[in-house]
Amino acid sequence: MTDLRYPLGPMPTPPHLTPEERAAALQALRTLPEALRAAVSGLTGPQLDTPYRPGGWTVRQVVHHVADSHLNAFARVKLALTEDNPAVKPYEEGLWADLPDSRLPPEVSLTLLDALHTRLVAVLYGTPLEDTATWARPWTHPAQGRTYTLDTLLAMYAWHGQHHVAHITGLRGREGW
Ligand code: NI
Repeated sequence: MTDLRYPLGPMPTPPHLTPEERAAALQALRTLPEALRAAVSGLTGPQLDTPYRPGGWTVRQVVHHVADSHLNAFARVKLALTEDNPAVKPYEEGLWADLPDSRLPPEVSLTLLDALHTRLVAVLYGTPLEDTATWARPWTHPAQGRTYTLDTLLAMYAWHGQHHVAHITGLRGREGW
């Protein structure tokens, strides 16, 4: 039985990546906006308002959540690159997904993600793949009391976008959409 919540398995949090793994993760971030746009292409309003799994977010909420999350990712990357072991700001993703902007058309967040990922990828590509010291720059998650690295951020958010695309493509596959 597949876990509908984690179609790609749990979020990876590796402390360090190889240059090849960094290249693959950067490619995943670069292509995420188009992959998410393709995942929702042609869906009707009622389909967009269908939970991707029983009790889960709707497809519409999933799209807006990716934008919520990756706005935070962009801030976390820039904090990690510019401050000494910054504490990042956790946020209540479930409550964010219930705010009124999560009822907007998905295209609003798809457009936001186009621009956001252009900048996110540009800042990450600014660090050479072999620059181990920069990819090891630390940041701390205060709620977890754990310190991670820039590599961890790259791995987490490359996975995160694909994870939510898989929620939508999985639903479409099961529903025959
Ligand atoms: Ni998420």
